[in-house]
Amino acid sequence: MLKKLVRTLPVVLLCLAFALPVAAKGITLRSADTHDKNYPTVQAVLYMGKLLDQWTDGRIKIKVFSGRQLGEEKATIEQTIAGVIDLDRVNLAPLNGFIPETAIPALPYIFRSTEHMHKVMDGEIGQEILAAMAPHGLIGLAFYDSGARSFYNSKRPIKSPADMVGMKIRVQNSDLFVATIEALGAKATPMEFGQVYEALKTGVIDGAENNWPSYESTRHFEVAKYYSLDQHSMSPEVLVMSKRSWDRLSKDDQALVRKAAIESVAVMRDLWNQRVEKSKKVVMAAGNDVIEDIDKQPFIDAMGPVYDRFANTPELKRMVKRIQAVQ
Ligand code: GTR
Repeated sequence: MLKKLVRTLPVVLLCLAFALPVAAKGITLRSADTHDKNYPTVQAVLYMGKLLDQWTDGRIKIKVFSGRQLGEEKATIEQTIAGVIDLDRVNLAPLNGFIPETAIPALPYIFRSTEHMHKVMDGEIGQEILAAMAPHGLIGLAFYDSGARSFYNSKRPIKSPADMVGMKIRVQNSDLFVATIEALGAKATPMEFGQVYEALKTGVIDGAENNWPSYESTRHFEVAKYYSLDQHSMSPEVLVMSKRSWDRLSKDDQALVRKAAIESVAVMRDLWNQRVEKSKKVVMAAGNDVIEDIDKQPFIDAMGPVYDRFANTPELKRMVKRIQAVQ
């Protein structure tokens, strides 16, 4: 008996040495966001972290690095694919270049309304787009709202595409957005989000495009007074996880992470609606020229080449049709 114990002891000790740290070790997922701490996307991921913490008695936590602490979106996406960052909250636009399916919901005027966008992204098409990310090293967890993007600039009110001719407009890192601007007769300048304020201020660019909360939170409204609500894109935000980090989780933990992400969506939408109202008030109080009476038809009519170029396979063309058919 004693002999047997002596023989097996080293094995038992070895097992304990490896098993204990694994069992006791907590998981902290590092999450990136370009926005500051109070922005709805950041708050939503913090909420998701709170859920995971509660559900696992503190074993799984999320640490959110807001305000570009881990870099601009292009860099954080690369690091997320590499497994250096675990979670990344970005817009679909910077994914357009290497995940063609993500370009479809970013197409100009593809959605008729927020309700239409929710129905599509919450349904089977949204699931297909999230699933299309896995072969590219990203696990799509959930879509967040991003309102509608509209043009703002420091030169003049934009009421029709003719007003944009020759204007230098900053866009995200996305050929789809470059093509959209060019189809309207303006010059597109891809640039990281964090550089836009300075570029507007110094006149390197004349304008940019974004939703109410981003126009306000970045203080771009101080240096680009004309905001024209043409609402050309409703490209949603997305929360992705590094496939490398995902594969390190047990199946049960994967299910928890997915569930927490999905539960954070309703919270995000609430915060989003509140933030839009707040941002409108701030911008209006600053006396900006907000142009609401815009005939969108000439903008819509100019988008044919953009659809042809990015919905360029039978599947993607069908996805456009399927989105349009959602009532
Ligand atoms: C914001 C979006 C960011 C980023 C930014 C931009 O609306 O939330 O993820 O895409 O726009 O224009 O770069």
